[in-house]
Amino acid sequence: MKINGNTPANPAHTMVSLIGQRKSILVMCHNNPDPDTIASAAALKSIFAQTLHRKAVIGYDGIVGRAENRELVRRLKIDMVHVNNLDFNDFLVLALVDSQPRTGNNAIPRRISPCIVIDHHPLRKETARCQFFDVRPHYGSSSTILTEYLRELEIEIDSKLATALFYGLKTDTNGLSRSLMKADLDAFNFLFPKIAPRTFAAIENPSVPKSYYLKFADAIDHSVQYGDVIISYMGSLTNPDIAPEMADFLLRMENIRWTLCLGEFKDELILSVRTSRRGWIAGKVALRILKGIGTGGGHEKAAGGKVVLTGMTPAERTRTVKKITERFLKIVGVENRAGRPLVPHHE
Ligand SMILES: [Mn+2]
Repeated sequence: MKINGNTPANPAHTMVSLIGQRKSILVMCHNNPDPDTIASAAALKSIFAQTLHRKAVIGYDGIVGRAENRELVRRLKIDMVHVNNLDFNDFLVLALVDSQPRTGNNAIPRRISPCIVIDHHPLRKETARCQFFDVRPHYGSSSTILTEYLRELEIEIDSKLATALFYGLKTDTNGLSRSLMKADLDAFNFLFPKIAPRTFAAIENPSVPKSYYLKFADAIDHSVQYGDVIISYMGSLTNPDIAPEMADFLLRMENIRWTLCLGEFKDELILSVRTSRRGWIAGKVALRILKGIGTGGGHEKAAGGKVVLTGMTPAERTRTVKKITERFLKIVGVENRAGRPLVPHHE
């Protein structure tokens, strides 16, 4: 069954029936998993447990970086296994959530094609070769798709899973600001009465180390404004999630319509693009600025990517950052604007 755009009446039943007698199931998240991929994996695991009585394993690569995400995993007791402790050959069924094959954003080896792909990024041609794929780029989150699956299968959603999916939906749509699609609103309204409110509040407001504030200060200090665009080169990062967080944070500034935040984490240059401009696709901008340099992609208003820096000299790293920022300024139409540091005392 191939699903793209036009969703058939019963995709969840189709997916479940496809697994048949195959026993061992691995559900892969994307790298440095965010709440949407974690919640989607947890939902898929619950579906396999309740419909097929199979215990799926949830896998990931990178780190669960943000304090909120660590709190999500800990409080909702979501078992996740790092790819270093997994062997893909041990599994007969491989599912991928909130990502697609060969995006550079998941640990699945190129030679392996996942059997199931559920995602809300633009469809890729590699995905179209998978046995089952359900890709809905117009959806605000993969959690929305999985909520529909649980409803279709009439599986009871406990407060833990509801909390995870609600948080996945809320963060991926930035509190619905990035999507007001009916499917997302329906899932939001369906899940909200089922969440554990205290747990949810604790997940949203964890303690964060002092270094977190210092990195924010540092990122603001290194921000340069070009008309309605802000670029922040954040240097080395203690966790890769702080680049998208900063990109969201800076985009809320008056008169700013584009943000690009970059930083280095473990020999990778991580970048995050945000826009509030209509008629532009941040995901396409990310692809264009990384063309021939790295991998990336994303949605209409939010996108990201990375460049592998292994083996590059410091000078080559600097050139890479320069090339990316120059391409970005050109694409968004401010290449002739002089950059001004955001913090006045630098002038
Ligand atoms: Mn997502």
